[in-house]
Amino acid sequence: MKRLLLLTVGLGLAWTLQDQSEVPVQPGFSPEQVTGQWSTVNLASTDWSVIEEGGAYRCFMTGIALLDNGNLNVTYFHRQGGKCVKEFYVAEKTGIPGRYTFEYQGKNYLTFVAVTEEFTIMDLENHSEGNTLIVVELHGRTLYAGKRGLEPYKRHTSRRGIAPDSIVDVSLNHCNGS
Ligand SMILES: *[C@@H]1O[C@H](CO)[C@@H](O)[C@H](O)[C@H]1NC(C)=O
Ligand SMILES: CC(=O)N[C@H]1CO[C@H](CO)[C@@H](O)[C@@H]1O
Repeated sequence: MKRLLLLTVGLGLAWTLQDQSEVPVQPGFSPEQVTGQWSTVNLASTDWSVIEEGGAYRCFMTGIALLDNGNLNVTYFHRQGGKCVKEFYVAEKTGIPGRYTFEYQGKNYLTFVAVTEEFTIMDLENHSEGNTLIVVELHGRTLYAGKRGLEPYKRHTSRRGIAPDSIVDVSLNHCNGS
């Protein structure tokens, strides 16, 4: 119990260290809004190499399921050795609705910056010693619907210091299991 409390306090601290004004969370977020099928439209990062072909964050999200304990099971495809491999990560909820943490190449902080019936903007931060990697993703219920999120997506990437030419449109090179 004590350890759990400490952990929670630790997480709270990590979030306080992050500049919250830079990463707003969708007001009134509820996890049911993001469950179901998704298609990845755009990826952007402060480190271009992680989202180019073969990069660790060149991932195509296909769905989100809500687990009994309130965490999210996020499924995606990732190319490995020329093949598209289906994988998942469990995003663990925090005290703030719309903010999660998960383990992938270290600890990641995930924020649902915007959620509508058509698209969602997800902000990921990978914290390593003295270094923060930021990845911003745009997903749509369909690729067409997702493109409706382009304007708010561009505003958020710019707020995160990501240049417009570091945004890639991946809507045409999806992995689909083959
Ligand atoms: C997450 O979903 C995948 C299927 O997409 C499933 O194989 C996996 O067992 C699920 N994980 C959890 C923790 O529910
Ligand atoms: C791709 C990338 O930069 N991953 C880093 C995420 O953070 C961990 C440490 O928590 C690093 O080891 C990874 O290299």
